[in-house]
Amino acid sequence: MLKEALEKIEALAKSELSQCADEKTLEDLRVKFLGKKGELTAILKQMGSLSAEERPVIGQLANKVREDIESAITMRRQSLKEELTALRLKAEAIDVTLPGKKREVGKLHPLTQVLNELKDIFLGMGFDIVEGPEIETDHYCFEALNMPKTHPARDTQDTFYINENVVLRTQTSSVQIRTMEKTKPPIRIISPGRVYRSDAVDATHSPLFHQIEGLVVDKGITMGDLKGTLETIMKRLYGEDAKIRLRPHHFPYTEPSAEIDVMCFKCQGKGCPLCKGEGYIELLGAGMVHPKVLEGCGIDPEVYSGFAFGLGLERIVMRRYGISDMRLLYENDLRFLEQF
Ligand code: 2NL
Repeated sequence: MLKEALEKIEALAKSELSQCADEKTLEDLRVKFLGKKGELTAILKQMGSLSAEERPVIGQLANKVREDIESAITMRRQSLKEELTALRLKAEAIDVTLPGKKREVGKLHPLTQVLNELKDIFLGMGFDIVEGPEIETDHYCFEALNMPKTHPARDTQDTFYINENVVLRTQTSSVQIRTMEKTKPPIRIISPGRVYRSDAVDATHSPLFHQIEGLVVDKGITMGDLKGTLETIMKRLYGEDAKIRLRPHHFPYTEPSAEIDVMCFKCQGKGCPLCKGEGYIELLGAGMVHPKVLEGCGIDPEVYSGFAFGLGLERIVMRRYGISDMRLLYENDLRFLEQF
């Protein structure tokens, strides 16, 4: 009786195990057949009714059935694992023969590249980089720079006015004024940034462009310091052969003032189409800071003197790469930008 029951259990267990398809069912089957309240245990509980001869025989058989079921469970567990792994491998398979996705590598805009280069040059010469607001008061943009109310630069034809007193800065000198007001000399700074002029867009004009201004104020600063500093900068930028010249000029905020040209790197000063026959190319404006400007910022012009300069970043970039139309710098056409 019990013998048949045991054999039935073993057969049933093996048949159910062979159909079991996941870990959870497998565990349920283990409990069903081998657990404390399982079928095998139920049979063993009936062993008491057996005779002394039958008991060891059935006992042995029961143990064998238990071992068989246990090993069947272990094998099923193993094969389930393998089936699952095989399924996952199939699902996650990567076709290494497919073509890859091309990633475009970005780069900095030519204006940013040249700006970074100039910043490095100035930092290497001991200048600090200072930034300030693009929306400025009339005071910082004009008044403090010795440009009286009648000065043409203040005309609404040239300057964007937010209201009577507030403008979009037309040069970054405003940042230098702010620095002079709150810092005691020695001062050695550059102020790069966006500036605004009410200009119509064409090949050489844009209502928004970029400027770098520089300012050095200390005791005993002369025009010689101005020339030597700018010559060094231009040699770093254009190579050791670069030569500069100063031409007299006028700015309200500097006295004396000069425009600074670099010798044409194409014709070495002989005159060619690039420099329009001049032999030199205009690069920047500069001069000795006007005593009135120093005084207005609380710096005694009898004790201190300084030089300042301003250059247009677009112009330098266009020269450097032979770009003839400024608009190309703002259109963000990748076919253009990729070349730099
Ligand atoms: C240009 C060149 C220039 C300055 C900017 C300056 C700043 C202060 C005092 C004196 Cl705080 N000067 N900046 C000086 C000379 C030239 O810009 O072509 N401007 C129209």
